[in-house]
Amino acid sequence: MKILLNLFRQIYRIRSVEEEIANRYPQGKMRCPVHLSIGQESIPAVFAETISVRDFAVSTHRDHAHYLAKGGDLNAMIAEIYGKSTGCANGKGGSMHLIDLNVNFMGSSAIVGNSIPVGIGLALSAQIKETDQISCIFLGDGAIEEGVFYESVNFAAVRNLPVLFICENNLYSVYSPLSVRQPRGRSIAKMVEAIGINSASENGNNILACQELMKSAINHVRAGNGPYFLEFSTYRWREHCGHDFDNEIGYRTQDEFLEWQAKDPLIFLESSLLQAQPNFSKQIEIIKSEINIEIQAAFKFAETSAFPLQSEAYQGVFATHRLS
Ligand SMILES: Cc1ncc(C[n+]2csc(CCOP(=O)(O)OP(=O)(O)O)c2C)c(N)n1
Ligand SMILES: [Mg+2]
Repeated sequence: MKILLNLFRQIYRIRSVEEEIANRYPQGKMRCPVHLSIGQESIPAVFAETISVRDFAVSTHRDHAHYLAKGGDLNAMIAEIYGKSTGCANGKGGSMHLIDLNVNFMGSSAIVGNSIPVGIGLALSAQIKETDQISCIFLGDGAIEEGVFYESVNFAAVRNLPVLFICENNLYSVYSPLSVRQPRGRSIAKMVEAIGINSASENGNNILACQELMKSAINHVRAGNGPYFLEFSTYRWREHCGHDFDNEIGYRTQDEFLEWQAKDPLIFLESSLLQAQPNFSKQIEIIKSEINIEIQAAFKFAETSAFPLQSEAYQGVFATHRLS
């Protein structure tokens, strides 16, 4: 039961943070683009419950959930999205450039595929220094189509690097479905396996199976058995970029959206918990209320923080982050 409760807490927190971003976005105070992962949270939730703080992670333009799952500071994330000096990148990076070196969340990039070689370099550093850290690289299905992905997978395989690729296959790259981007019937995981890396795929809404898979892949990598590639099928509920929904513009159907939404892992977890023990309802309410208070406080922190000074324009984030 504790496992379900922890996963519930993770998903509820990540989703509520992003829903609050979506609610407030039209106020025009967050001046950077936001890519929300509402609907995709079971993967970061499972990651949060499985990964160690000492391990490295890098992410993409859709990075809020990964940052939070790695233990990134919520206040600093919201302040970053508001462009404030208390933000995790001193207010100069915005939503797509989250970083928290205190928890080894080593950065995110707006350029698709750009953080993949950074994650590979981190894995190489862990191997050279003989630490037991692993490096986790979040990527979308679209990043599979970047040349740097193949170079990185090849290098990871040749060097037997401690790297875990976590591919969130949400079926789309902006408005293009996989069917117009990749040959019919291709399995991303099988293709990567053919390059020489152990690979597996799972339905990203099947949260308990995802957790088992994540655990065994992390154990495999940490034990020195080389890189692992995980592909989770999932679905973003909101528009590619922004706070709204976009099913009406025609690149995907409302039926497809509703089909994925009906398999919401948050509802699955809440009803599983209540079915197992009806008196969990009180505990669930407490969790929700604690998280809601934390989120409101983070927005207040961001709103009341100062913008960066002009004199700090060229000061790097490493001035406030300590590399170990
Ligand atoms: C090199 C590069 N090409 C194109 C873009 C424009 N772009 C931004 S996000 C995105 C989609 C990426 O799709 P995917 O990797 O599946 O991530 P998702 O948005 O689905 O999470 C594209 C093409 C970019 N930022 N960088
Ligand atoms: Mg995608």
